[in-house]
Amino acid sequence: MLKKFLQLLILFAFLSLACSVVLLLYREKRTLTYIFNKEESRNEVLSELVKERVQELWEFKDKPPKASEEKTQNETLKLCPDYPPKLVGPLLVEFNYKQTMEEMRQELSSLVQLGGRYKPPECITKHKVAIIIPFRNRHEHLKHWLYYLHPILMRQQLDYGVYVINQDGEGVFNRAKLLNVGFAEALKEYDYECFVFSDVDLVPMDDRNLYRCFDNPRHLAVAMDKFGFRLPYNTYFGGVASLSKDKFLKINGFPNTYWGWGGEDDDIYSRITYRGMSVSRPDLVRGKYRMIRHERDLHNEPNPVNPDKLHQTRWTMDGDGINTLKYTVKEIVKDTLYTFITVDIQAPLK
Ligand SMILES: [Mn+2]
Repeated sequence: MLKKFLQLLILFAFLSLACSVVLLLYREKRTLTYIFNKEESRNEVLSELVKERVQELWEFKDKPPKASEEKTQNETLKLCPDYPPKLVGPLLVEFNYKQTMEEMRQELSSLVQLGGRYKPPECITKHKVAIIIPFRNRHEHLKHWLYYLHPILMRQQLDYGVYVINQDGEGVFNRAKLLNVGFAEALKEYDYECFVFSDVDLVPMDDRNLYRCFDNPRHLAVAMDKFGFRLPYNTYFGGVASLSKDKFLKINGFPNTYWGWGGEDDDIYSRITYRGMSVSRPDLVRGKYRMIRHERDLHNEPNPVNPDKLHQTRWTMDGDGINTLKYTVKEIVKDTLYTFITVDIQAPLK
């Protein structure tokens, strides 16, 4: 009986201690809790917070290390931590800011090397990442993409380069073939080990969504606003994805034969599963994306042939991919913020 009473007493003491700790914590975080309690002011305050964070992003790149610091650092430069320490989480992404492309170039020129190349000055990273963007007539989108992504990728401490693969002419668009071209062209320039394939109109809303490679091919754009911040279907692989060089070669790259809109991302998903791999993904918070609103492009109509092709992927993938890629480079232009490669991919006029 006494034993039981003592046990109860200890339990009670424990509980009251826990209560006072919680109370103390609550007091400290009071302002924060307040934000989340008041539904009404929540969004407002949150967007203020996020605005500050975007500002921080831009301030971050205003402070390049001094030359002298850099030199002494070079001798003692350490490996970057596995998880980048300066990430801020959710970002407010909107497209009505004032900054012009020229102002962006000026602000970033001290940090970025010609062609949109960057290496973290503060540490040595093992993540050598080429960002590949299929492109035609979307300069306004590209500006938004660069505005948000450069600071994010810098915070993620990547050794990266931005490659915009521009389809020459007015033929039918071919996203997957352009991605293959990007893979091949980026490797001519640098020993990239990881490839992030991104549509030009997709901006991540959380910088914890890492633009690097994982053990499995990774689908990054899991929660796009246009799909209500959810996956439209379980095997969706569109928008933004990363594959290591090894994994990309293991699936023979992407198909070259999907002309027009649709199907190529599902083909890529099939290739991955047919080679015994699975797809990794961030959660629906880190995987949020803002898509820049736009009309459907000219010469990129949904192709009714594409869905049928998907049944053949298992048998066609070895004969349609990076090993059968044919194209001609028309021009390579190095902008401060990106490398712009115009290619003729022998597109049918349809
Ligand atoms: Mn789009």
